[in-house]
Amino acid sequence: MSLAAGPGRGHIAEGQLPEEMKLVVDKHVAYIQSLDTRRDELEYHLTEHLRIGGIYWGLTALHLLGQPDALPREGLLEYVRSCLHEDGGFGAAPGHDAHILYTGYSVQILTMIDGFEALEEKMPDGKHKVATFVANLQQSDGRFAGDQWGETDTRFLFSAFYTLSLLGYMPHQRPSEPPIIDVPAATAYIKACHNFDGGFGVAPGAESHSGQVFTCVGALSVAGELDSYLGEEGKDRLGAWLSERQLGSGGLNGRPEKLVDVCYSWWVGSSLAMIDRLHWLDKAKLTAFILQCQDPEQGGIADRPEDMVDVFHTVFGIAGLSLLGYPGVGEVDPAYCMPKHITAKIQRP
Ligand code: GRG
Repeated sequence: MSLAAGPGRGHIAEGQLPEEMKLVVDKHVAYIQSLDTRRDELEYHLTEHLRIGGIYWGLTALHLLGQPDALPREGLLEYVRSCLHEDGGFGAAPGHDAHILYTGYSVQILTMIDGFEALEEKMPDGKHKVATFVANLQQSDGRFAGDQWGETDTRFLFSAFYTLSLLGYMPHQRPSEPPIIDVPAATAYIKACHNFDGGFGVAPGAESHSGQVFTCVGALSVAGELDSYLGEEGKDRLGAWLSERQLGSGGLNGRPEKLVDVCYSWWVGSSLAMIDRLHWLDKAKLTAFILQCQDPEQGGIADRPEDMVDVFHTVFGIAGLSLLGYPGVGEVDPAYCMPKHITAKIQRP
């Protein structure tokens, strides 16, 4: 699986009006299946550092399109296991350093293919080791580093929370054991990233960006602290900032004065869904925008109409359509970006 862009471009089929467009489900499934076969392209090898992310994005899209078995389970399992390190972390590809983001994607894949038994076969007590790898990345002020080199980011904090929760190691899931991480310190750090405009930045004092809003709102949601932290007034302020991301084309940008991009249908849409304000968007216009970014002949979704398609924008376009209730697309969980029927098994606070 690769992030490789193309071969197609997003556009409206000749002679079709935007309102006649439909999601080309079979084409998207075939597009995702084709990604791992393009090994003779330079881009396949240049995007090796994104491989495990690419698998998570492709597999999630397939689940939402109702084709969860369209990629071979054994191949997925073998690949994920080949990215595992002895300390419980996963790299983006075999031989790559372990990182919290790739560990999160690997755990999401294992959850979707029911692969934890196979993990334990390769690494006895594997779930616990993966959880320990994640927990050990927490810093004394509550935030999380991505790896042993120490860079911190709200993405890493969110990854830690959802990964531990999928593994069943969040403190609320193990009330009789000493907490593996300090949740109040982590959520206090999120609060420090909260801005006067209602949004969240990557670090305290940083500009609000809807990608970071997703990570902060997602982390608060996984920890069950969304209501206690934001309240109705905070949700209104954040909801106003998020809904202002919708521009005349119907698409969304990530922050003021920037271009629209299909992936913000997810980062903005899921954040609005988590604070119960998704109806503040014009859903019909956003749906039409996403559909205009697909390649109706070869499948795949691009960031904007006329640009090249790739698997990242394909999943976030489809997940966005799921939030919008597009017919035939499975329900997505706005905090985990995974099918809701799978995350329903997680013990939430
Ligand atoms: C499980 C869904 C899931 C995610 C894991 C990696 C991660 C956690 C979250 C990423 C959140 C994030 C920061 C998303 C934004 C990605 C993006 C398109 C960034 C582009 O930023 P700029 O500044 O683009 O290049 P703009 O649009 O502001 O010009």
